[in-house]
Amino acid sequence: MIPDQIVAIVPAFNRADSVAATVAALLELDDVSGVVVVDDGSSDDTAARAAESGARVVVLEQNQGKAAAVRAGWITTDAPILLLVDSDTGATAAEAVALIPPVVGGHLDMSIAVLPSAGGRGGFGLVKNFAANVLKQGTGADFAAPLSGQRCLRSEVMSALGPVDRFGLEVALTLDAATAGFRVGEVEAGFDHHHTGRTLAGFRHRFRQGRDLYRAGSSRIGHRAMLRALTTSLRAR
Ligand SMILES: Nc1nc2c(ncn2[C@@H]2O[C@H](COP(=O)(O)OP(=O)(O)OP(=O)(O)O)[C@@H](O)[C@H]2O)c(=O)[nH]1
Ligand SMILES: [Mg+2]
Repeated sequence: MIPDQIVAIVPAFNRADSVAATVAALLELDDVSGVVVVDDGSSDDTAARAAESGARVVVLEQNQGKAAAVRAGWITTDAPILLLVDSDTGATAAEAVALIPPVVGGHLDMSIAVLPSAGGRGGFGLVKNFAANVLKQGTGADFAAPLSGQRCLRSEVMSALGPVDRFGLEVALTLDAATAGFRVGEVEAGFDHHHTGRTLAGFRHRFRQGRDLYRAGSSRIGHRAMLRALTTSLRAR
């Protein structure tokens, strides 16, 4: 039996509407040998939809947040290469194909997707700019998509991931990978996803993202560097 080479991990919270299309698109990719959907305490049919579409489903009874969900998926596979894809990408999950060659080819240890601009469907970019400045402080490098959840990485990079909660995942993964000496790079890819936009729910979501990334960043680069990152992003407005 050929061991799994590339397995996709899809964290999902109440995404019965899009998880099946996401799984189907990933299973269509020749390089992908399996999809693990982690149902993060959903109250809808996310797990059933995922199983019906051919995914291996891991169910977390209580909602634990994205970071814990991705970790719970990772420990169920010994595939050397992983894809991280959000459950709201639907058919555009097929764009993950662009992330694989730099990692399989040995040029990068983690590739991060740079998505087309969200235009007015996203927020005002404050949290995104803050995240970019945190990564600049921590790695010296510029990132166009600091919060992008669409990634391809070698499994060892996940071993370098330190303690992190919820939406601190993306910034923590990039900081810890860079600190451990892994090669991280960005790749343009045409994913789309469900934008929470400029609604009250959207601002609450990004406030939580900001809180989680502050916690993830401050425990890695310290409060002084975090405040430098914050003032830089506020000055850029
Ligand atoms: N919102 C949310 N998503 C979770 C959670 N656990 C896992 N996820 C999944 O994490 C992925 C990203 O969540 P989204 O809510 O789409 O967040 P996002 O795309 O970063 O947010 P925006 O770009 O601001 O729209 C999706 O696949 C979610 O289903 C959770 O506790 N809350
Ligand atoms: Mg999304």
